[in-house]
Amino acid sequence: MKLSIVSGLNESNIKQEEVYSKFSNICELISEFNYDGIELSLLEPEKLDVNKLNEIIQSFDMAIPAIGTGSTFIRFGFSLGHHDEYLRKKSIERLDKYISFANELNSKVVIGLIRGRYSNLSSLKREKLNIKTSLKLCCQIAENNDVILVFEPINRFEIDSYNTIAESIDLLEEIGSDNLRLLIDTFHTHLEEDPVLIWDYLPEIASSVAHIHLADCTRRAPGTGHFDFREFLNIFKDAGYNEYVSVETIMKPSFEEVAKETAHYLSVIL
Ligand code: LER
Ligand code: MN
Repeated sequence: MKLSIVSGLNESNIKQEEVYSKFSNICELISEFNYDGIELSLLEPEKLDVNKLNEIIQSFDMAIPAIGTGSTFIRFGFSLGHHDEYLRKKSIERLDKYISFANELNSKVVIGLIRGRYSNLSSLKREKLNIKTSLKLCCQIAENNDVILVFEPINRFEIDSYNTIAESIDLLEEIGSDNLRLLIDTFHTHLEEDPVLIWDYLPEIASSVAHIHLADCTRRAPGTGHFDFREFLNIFKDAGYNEYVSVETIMKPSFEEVAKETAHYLSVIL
């Protein structure tokens, strides 16, 4: 199992040179704590020079395991489940950019908040149908680019459908693409799953999982709340999971503290 941490680069707002020096500084910092990678949460990946990012990440012997796409909905309002066909099309166009970018960095692409939320102009049924239809098109793009999309069940306070692992697995089976896998986030797992049954269910679905986000039940660093990370990670270890676990928390008191404390905590419990 390999360890990474999520960060943005602010590529839409700051000068190119600043983006690369920021990226390089983060890599230097986390390599000290033995991280294997950095997951990038981006708004406009096409603004970045992939060769420069590759050069920097390789110089630290690290990887970029996944690209986060949620800001497409948060900043632009484009989403896979939107009732407006134009806005759905825009979200697929944005995903096309993320997928080409991911292909060059050998990264996966996260399908999380980019699914959007529905308003009184839509319904749960319509939203789910729109997500399914959009996702099928995204899977074709992913297949053509040899990129894996990772679908993330997200809690009901942040998103309106596919909140649980079981619902998401059903969707993955319906779509049936080899390039569509599951992303499990411990924060959402804690909020949505049955606290007793989950521990027998996770081993059953572990082979569908291609990426993991780690946050405690408060969305703070693992070990600061009461989520059982030892039990959770042992399940994936036993299942032979050898992809990344990626720290995705509120970065308080600071990114550096969270990166350092989490790496230490995980090295002790694993
Ligand atoms: C949001 O809560 C989250 O977990 C992100 O990974 C969604 O894209
Ligand atoms: Mn997540």
